[in-house]
Amino acid sequence: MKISNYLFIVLIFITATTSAQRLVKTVNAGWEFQLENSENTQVVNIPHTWNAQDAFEDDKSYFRGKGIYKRQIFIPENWKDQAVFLKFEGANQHTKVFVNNAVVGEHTGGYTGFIFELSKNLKFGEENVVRIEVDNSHNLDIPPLEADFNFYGGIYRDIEMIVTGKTHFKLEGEAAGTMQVHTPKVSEEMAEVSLYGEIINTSANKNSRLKIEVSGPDGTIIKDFSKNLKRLQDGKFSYEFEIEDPELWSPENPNLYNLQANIIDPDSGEILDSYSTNFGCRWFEADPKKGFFLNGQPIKLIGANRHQDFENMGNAVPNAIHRKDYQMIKDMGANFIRTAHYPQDPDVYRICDELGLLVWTEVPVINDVTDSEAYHENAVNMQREQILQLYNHPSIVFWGIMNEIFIRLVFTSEMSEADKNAKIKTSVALAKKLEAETKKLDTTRLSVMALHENDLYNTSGIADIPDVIGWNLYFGWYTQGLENLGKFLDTQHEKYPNRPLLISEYGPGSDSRIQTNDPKPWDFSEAYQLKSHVSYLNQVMERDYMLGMAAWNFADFGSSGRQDSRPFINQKGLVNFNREPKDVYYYYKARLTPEDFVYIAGKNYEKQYPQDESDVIVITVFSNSEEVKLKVDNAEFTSEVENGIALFELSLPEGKHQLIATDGTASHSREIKVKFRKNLVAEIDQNAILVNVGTHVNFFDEITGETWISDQEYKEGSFGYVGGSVYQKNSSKFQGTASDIQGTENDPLFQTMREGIEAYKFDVEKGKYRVSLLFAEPEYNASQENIYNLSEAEKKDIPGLRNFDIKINGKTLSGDLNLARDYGRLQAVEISYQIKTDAGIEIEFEENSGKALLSGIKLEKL
Ligand code: GCB
Repeated sequence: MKISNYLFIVLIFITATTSAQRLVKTVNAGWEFQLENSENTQVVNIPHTWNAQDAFEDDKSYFRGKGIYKRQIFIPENWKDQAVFLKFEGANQHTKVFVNNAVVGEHTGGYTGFIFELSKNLKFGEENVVRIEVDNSHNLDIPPLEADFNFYGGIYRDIEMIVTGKTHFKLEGEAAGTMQVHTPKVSEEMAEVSLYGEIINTSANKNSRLKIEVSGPDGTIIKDFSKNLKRLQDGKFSYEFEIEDPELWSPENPNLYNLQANIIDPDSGEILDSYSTNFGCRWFEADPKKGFFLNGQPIKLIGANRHQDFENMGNAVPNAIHRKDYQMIKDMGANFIRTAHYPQDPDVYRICDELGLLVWTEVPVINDVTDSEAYHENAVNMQREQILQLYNHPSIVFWGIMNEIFIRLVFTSEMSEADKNAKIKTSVALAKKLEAETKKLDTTRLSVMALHENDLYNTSGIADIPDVIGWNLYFGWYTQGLENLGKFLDTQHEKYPNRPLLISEYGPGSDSRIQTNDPKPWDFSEAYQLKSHVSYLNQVMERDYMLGMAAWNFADFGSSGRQDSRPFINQKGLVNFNREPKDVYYYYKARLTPEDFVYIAGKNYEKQYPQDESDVIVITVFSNSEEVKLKVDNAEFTSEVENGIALFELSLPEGKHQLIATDGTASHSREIKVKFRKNLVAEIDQNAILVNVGTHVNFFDEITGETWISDQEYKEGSFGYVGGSVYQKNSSKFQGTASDIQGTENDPLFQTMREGIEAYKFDVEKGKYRVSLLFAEPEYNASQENIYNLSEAEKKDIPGLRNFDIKINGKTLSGDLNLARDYGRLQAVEISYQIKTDAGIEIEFEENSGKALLSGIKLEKL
């Protein structure tokens, strides 16, 4: 090489690296925000939603309409020769963008990105006004129509400004700037890779140079390609190459390659635009008999679904929360996640690539389909955008096309046969379109659909459309019997032997305030959640043909239509809405992680109340070892671990006990406090007695630290109820009433109750006491409005128009207590009475009409 040439190359190199590359910066801060029809403005930062609070205030009534964001943005003079874009990672759900009052673009759909070029409408060297209207109104033509999650409105993901040369890679359009890297053929020896891109050349008659560099997982450049593009026209290009002995991507080794593409001005060496993407090399298949294979190796897909919202934030969460969530999922030992029920933040997929989590991502076509061209078109566009934008992520293996699309149809009783058939027809037609579009855009991944437990999916033929079927199965919750899971799966497998099967959702609701040693469906206890997950995991592990399973859900999430033990929250999370783990999270860790792990369950069950020393306390330890030792104070016990669980049945004296569990390497400790029920009455001067009446579970009040213990029948010398039965609402499986109780955070305490109760008795000694009684009228038809219009006879027949007297030790202290009349339904009512007794307390409930009831009782010695 001659010296002059050498110098020339060095110069180019220096100019190229020092010149302006693509500028990408967030413009999240300082937007003036206003809801339509509102006078109020406030300054907000993006990510932002206007529903972070109101979606949790009142059933189904959060604001759905238009929000307007406005900001001035100074555009420098020297951007005149550049192209300027605004990129939205996601705004829910219809967005219209104006620059200096001119419309620059509109986008439909709340979960995919979009980019608009602003250049033509900008004033350079001046302030420009950007106005963004976002609308989350219910719209019959835009999926999702309805679902068990909130459609929080707003610009809830980052906005970026992107500045490139006039000649640049394509940014506007469905792919929102992603140039696809395909890996159609991968083996251990070789990966065939192709980049498909498009260059937009808005500056006239210029030649340019395309330079592509590919680097391996360790950062060394393995391909270097450069091509002069003559008098470049707008145009597509592709670059194909092979990687020998590729370092494969997998959950254990999430190896990522990087591709960097630059457009260079051949005269000045200036980089006009640059693009960078990661990709990975891996192959996989779903075998209907043998399960899922990644890079030729069998792998059971185990993990969770994940919604994108967080306590007090709605869906407007910082990227750090996305990362934390997926890190927690990875740390739990999972290898699989489903981004139910919509494409999530672009960072999510980047994080899954890096962590090595296999992904099912889907479009929000859920519960129902509108039989309109516009709805079908929007659904298909969402799938196009999802696939084109997320194409390069090796973590993604499934493109989801629909979730439980017949659920409304099955549960809407007033729908005529003809309407039902029309719904089925339009849903099947849409499924076919979505499937065709998916395959058109991507032949390497599998399509998948999630079904609810109903044969209509089979008989309608819709289940034959995708490559893989996911069943959302809630045995032991919405339908009876945990053990029915395996039977259901085996029947499906026998009937449709060529269909690869997954469980796409499963799991009961749980509340970390609710604890019991005797778990039952619908009691919302952590113990029942654990029992159910253990059973599901075992049943899936036993079946080789099952590809895997995804728990519903990684975290509790907002759903304004729900009234479980925490109103407006779906509580099936393995962790709370604020990501505080429940016991079951650690159970998965014990089953799925290889490093020694030991965990004593019961973080929220510190205080235990057995009857006496003969009433054993069961300590549950999760571990992945074969045997675990538990040290209880100074004694040591050993137990074998079965399916990740070692059980220790202990008979412990009253007081504090230190528990230390170990498998020899890992260890975990916790303290428990034991108090015998038999002593509560005698020791009333030291501790109040608090009873969660009408239920077998303990309730822990997170604010006061009090435990309301499970109810018991009265026995002489002790305390408890006399007569009545546990209240159960007819239509509900839930114990008590699954309703939002007004005026309290302790809903479960008021939701469960004893009806027809005759008395509550405490065999206490002489003294002065305070008795607090907790009530809530559960019946819906006992509203205050209609009560005065009813005759006495009518009133008697209506449950809830109950009226009873409260007598303590023979004296009537409240006559004609009518909860519906005096407080309204579902209102937390607490009445405290001060009394003196010579011996014993008997609270009697005397019915005047309807049945008496009681939700909770507290006795304090004054
Ligand atoms: C389902 C739905 C999901 C719900 C879940 C539940 O099957 O697909 O969106 O949240 O059940 O908790 O009921």
